[in-house]
Amino acid sequence: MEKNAKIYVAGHKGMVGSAIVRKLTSQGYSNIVSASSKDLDLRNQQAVHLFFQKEKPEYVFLAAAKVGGILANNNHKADFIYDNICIQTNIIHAAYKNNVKKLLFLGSSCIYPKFAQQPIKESYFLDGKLEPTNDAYAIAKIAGIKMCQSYNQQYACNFISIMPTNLYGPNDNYNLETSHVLPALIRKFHEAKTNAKPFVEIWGTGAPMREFLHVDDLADASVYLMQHYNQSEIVNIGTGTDISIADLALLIKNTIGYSGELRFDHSKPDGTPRKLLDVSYLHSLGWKHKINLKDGIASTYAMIQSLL
Ligand code: GFB
Repeated sequence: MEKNAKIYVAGHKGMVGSAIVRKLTSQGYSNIVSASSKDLDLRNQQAVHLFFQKEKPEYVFLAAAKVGGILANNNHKADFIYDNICIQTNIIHAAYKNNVKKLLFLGSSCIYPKFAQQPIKESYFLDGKLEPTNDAYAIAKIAGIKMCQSYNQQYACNFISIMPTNLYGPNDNYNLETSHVLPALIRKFHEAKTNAKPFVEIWGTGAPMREFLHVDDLADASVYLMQHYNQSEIVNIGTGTDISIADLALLIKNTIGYSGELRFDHSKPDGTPRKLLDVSYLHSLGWKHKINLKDGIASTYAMIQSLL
């Protein structure tokens, strides 16, 4: 990818897309195109095709998606499957039609079976039943992977797919109804401390295990693989270590300096019991994460504290 190559980052205002733009800019890429959802509805096939015909990007980072935490996924399945299938289908097909040199598609670790053997290798893809709370989102992401692989096979495209673990960092969503666990707990502990609330409510049992990757590491891996990886085989992106939700809560509690209690709300779903990615393939490709969870939470909190 040449420094003056025309690069389209779809979803440039989101947590992932904005991190990719920061990373590309810091590496000297100067010809980045983007379009806000007001100007370009990515669910509209004709609009996406006209955008590609006009802009003729050479490289595409497909980071646009409807995303959310466990409850948003469970309660809005139709939106998650419709929006994501439309967005990715339009972009991948337009990329093929307009001779894009390379496209990177962002999947998710929820594409793997609910009870996959741990740590999860790329070869476990489509090897068992999905977790029901996010199966609509997962099916959309699975369709995106298969679409990239099919276009590579039939049309000799170079469309690669990466599977990030749970992400956090700047530009995350802090709405308690729709967010993921990490930003939700930052907000809950911050507000409990500010308002001297005696307890903080944690959804589920606290037993599920999750792996967390800082979005700046994900952006670094995305640019690295865009530069160095040319296979259809999906690539897991994670840290290789996980933590229980109860321990994550304690870590965030200590970082924020809250002294009250934790209360577990068993009426809320746990979701997948564990989804630790096997990152040996990623390491063999020459990339490893740099930001550890403790530092990542501290820097994220320092950045957003005044906005909460
Ligand atoms: O991050 P999260 O919403 O999504 O929840 P998933 C992870 C775990 O944290 C679940 C628990 O067991 C939640 O019950 N949890 C505890 C909380 N307190 C809270 C809270 O206040 N808010 C939230 N949101 N969770 C998502 C998928 O699954 O992961 C998506 O739904 C996507 O499709 C994403 O793949 C990466 O890790 O369970």
